[in-house]
Amino acid sequence: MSPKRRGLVAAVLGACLTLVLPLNTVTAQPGTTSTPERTLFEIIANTPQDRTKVARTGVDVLGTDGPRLTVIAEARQQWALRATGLPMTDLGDVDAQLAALGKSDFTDPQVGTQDFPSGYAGYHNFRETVAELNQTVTDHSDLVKLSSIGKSYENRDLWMLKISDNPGVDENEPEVLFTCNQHAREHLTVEMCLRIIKQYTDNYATNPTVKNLIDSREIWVIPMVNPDGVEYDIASGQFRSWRKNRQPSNGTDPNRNWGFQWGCCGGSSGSATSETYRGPSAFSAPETARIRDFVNGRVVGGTQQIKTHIDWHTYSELILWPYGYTYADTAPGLDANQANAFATLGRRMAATNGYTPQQSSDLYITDGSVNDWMWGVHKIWSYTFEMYPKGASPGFYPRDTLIAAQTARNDSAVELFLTYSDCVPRIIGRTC
Ligand code: GEM
Ligand code: CA
Ligand code: CA
Ligand code: ZN
Repeated sequence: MSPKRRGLVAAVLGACLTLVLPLNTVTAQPGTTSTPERTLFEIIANTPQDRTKVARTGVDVLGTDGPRLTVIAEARQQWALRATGLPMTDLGDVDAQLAALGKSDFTDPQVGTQDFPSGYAGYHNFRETVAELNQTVTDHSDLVKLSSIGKSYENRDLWMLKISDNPGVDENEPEVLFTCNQHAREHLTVEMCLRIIKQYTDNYATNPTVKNLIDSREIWVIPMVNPDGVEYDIASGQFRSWRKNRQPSNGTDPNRNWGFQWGCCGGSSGSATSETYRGPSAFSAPETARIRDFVNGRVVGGTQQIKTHIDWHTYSELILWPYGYTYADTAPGLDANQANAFATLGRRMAATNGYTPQQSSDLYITDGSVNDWMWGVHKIWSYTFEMYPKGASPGFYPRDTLIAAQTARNDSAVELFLTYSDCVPRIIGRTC
């Protein structure tokens, strides 16, 4: 339908509906799926138990700043949120706030869909990310190798770049994995992966520290784990605040879909409309299944080659480590020394970027998260970084002028992480 005609239909519909509906009733926009009213709330939850209680109501937890949780509640969820008895403040209509961030006039010529709105043009959509990766291959063919680990639900390639000396050879060097953008709206994380790629290729010839790390490690970077979600988040020209992938009917949360303690502990939802829907079975999402296949394939001669992993998210400025499924500091497969090594490297990295370091479940319980699987199944030292900002403004949508500073902010943490990636327990004086 043409915009003009759609406007006319909307106007006519609107005129009819005002006769029968009470004021403030939000009607679905023609041409989109019917979205219920979404309201932003701040809610004070001082303990992990209280924060888990909030997450279990099914609301969309956007981020945390100490005890202050910012959530989106649909109309049907608000009673459950109030029933927690926790103090809460209504921060207004979400979609109005998303509209105020801007509406894109740009159509990406090669894919014919809307691109990021003005003020956000510095972010990379799927096509631009692929172009950037190909440019890196052109510029640094001696240092990188590009491959696809398979396809997303909507058939986009899940691209992965390997960075090392002799990238075409599987050398006996500790391997490191970076994954970005499991969650669609967390666009700053794509820029973080692209930043890491630039740092460790462009500076190889001039920076001895970079050269040393690249010569002694094999680094795998997957900049866009959830390309379908990214494109959907921007496709209408206005941000949707979309989190999940695009599997029918309403998406699966990739970070609840991993097959370790999947769905065990009330840290995910079995309801398809929830923002933390875990899917019908572990690895039902093609995006998580392809990363699983890749990581399983790095077991060579009985030894997992990948030693460390960071999964990048926004927002809240946190560094998190396993487990997320239990409040306990130690659990089967995670002893006190290992917990100490996780915490020590986590704190050392946080000292360089000003983030808050903590075990993931100190935030709230999650099950089926990537960190728990990487550690629980493969003993990969796996962290989540929750990037800038700390709070709901600007939340998932910082202007592109902030990309440079907020990705460079993690340079030292990434360097420290790579330095200890041969043997994380070394940081507490233990051997591997
Ligand atoms: C988090 S990241 C997972 C952290 N794990 C625990 N136990 N809190 C998520 O996936 O919900 C936040 C985010 O989406 O960025
Ligand atoms: Ca190498
Ligand atoms: Ca190797
Ligand atoms: Zn996330």
